[in-house]
Amino acid sequence: MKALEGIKILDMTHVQSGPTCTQILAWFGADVLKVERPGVGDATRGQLRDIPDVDSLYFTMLNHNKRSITLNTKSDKGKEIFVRLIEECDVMVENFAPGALDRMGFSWERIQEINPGMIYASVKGFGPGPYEDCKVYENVAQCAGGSASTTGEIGGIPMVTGAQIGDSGTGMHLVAGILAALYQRTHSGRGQRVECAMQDAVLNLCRVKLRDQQRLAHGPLKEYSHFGLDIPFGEATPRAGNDSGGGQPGRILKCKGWEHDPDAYTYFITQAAVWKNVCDVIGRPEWKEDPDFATPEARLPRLTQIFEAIEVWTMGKDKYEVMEICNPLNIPVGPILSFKELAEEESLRKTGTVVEVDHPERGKYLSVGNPIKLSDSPSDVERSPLLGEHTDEILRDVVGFSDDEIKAAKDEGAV
Ligand code: CAO
Repeated sequence: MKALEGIKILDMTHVQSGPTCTQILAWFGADVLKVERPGVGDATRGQLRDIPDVDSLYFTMLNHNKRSITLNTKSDKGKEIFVRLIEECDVMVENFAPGALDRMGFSWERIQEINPGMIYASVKGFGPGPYEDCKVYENVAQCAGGSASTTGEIGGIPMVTGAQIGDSGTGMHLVAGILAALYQRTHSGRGQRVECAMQDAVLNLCRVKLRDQQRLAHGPLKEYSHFGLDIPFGEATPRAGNDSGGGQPGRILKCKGWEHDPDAYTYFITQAAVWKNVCDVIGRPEWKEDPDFATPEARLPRLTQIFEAIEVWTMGKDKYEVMEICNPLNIPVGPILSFKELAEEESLRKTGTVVEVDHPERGKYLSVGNPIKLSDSPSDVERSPLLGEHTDEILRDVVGFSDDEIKAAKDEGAV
C-alpha cells in the first residue's frame, strides 16, 4: 500500500504550480486524474519543445504517475461527466485564472452540494485584495512576494531566482494543505476549501527578510556586507549579494579553475563554533587570539577582509577539495554544482532524486523524482500520460459508463 492509496484526485491543474502539487500526491500513491481540454491539453505539452510534436520536457517532468482524460467541461455532456467525477473523487485541485471554475458553473458551493466530502484546493496569484483577479506567473510572484527585492548584488537591480519558488513552491504549500484537510476529514467527515496564493507562499519562503525588515528599526544589519563596507542601509531590507541569510556569516568564494569554469565556486560559512578551525585551515592561526578577529562580534565589521583571506585559500583548491578538507573540521561549505554535475551525480540516481524515465514518443529523459522519501511508501516514477490516454478507462471505471455511452460522449465532442 502507498500512503495515499485509495485517494482519487480530480486534477484540473495546468502549467507548473498545480501540476507540481498533484505530481507529489501521485507519488504518494493517489490516483490522479488529469482533466484536459480535448485536442488542446495542458498548454505546457507544446511549450519549449525540444523534439517536434512530442510532449515537452516541461510537461513530462511535471505530470508523472497521472492518468489523462480529455473533457470539455463547458459542454452539457462534459458537465454531466464532470459532476460524476466530482462525486467519485476525494480532492479537486485547480490553478485556473480567478473565477474560471465559477464561470464553468462549478463554484465551491456547487461542488459541496455535489460532494460534501470534497477537498477543493486552489492556487491563485494573490489572495483576497486589490490584485485578486490578476493572472500570475512565476516571476510575478517572486517580485510580489518580496524575493526579487532582496535578491541581487548590493546596489544592483532586483533579481529573480532560478528556484521556482512561486510555482513549485506554492504547489508544495498546497500539498501540505491538502494532506491536513484529508486528515481533518477523517474526524469531521467534511471536505473543505484549501487556498494558497503564490504571493503568500513566496512571502513565507522569504520569512527571514521580514525579520530583517523589523531589525532595521533597531540599527544596521551587522551581518550584511553593507555594515563592514560602510554602505548605508535604506528603509527596506536590502539586496545582499551572497551574504548568508542566517546568523553565521557566509559568502560564495572562487575555487581553483574559476577563470574558465563558471561553476568553480564554493559557499563558505564562518561558523562561530569552528572559527579556530577556519583560522588553521586558511593559514591565519594568529586570528584565533587576535581581539579584532577572535569573537563573532569583532569579526562583523571585518567580514570582507576575512572572506578575502579565505578566498586566497579556496582559490588554491577545487570545490570538491574544499569540501573534503572542511567537512571533517565541521566547517560548513558547499560546492556550486552545475546541472551537468547534478544530472551525472551517482548518489542522486541511487536515492531516486534524479531518475531516468522512458517515454514512448520521446525515449529516455532525466527527471527529478520525489524529493520526499517515505520509508513505507516509496515513489516509483512513471512516465506522464499522453493527451487523453486514459479517457476510455476513466469513463468506464470511475464514471461507470458503458461502451455505448463512451461512444456517445465521443460523438458529441465532450471528451
Ligand atoms: N474544458 C473547457 N474549458 C476549459 C477546460 C476544459 N477541460 N480547461 C480549462 N478551460 C478553460 C477555462 O475555463 C478558461 O476559460 P474562461 O477564460 O472562459 O473562464 C480557459 O480555459 C483558460 O484558463 P486560464 O485563464 O486559467 O488560462 P490562461 O492560459 O489564460 O492563464 C494562468 C494561465 C496560469 C496565468 C492562469 O491560469 C492563472 O493565473 N492561474 C492561477 C495562478 C497560477 O497558478 N499561476 C501559475 C502558473 S505557472 O504554474
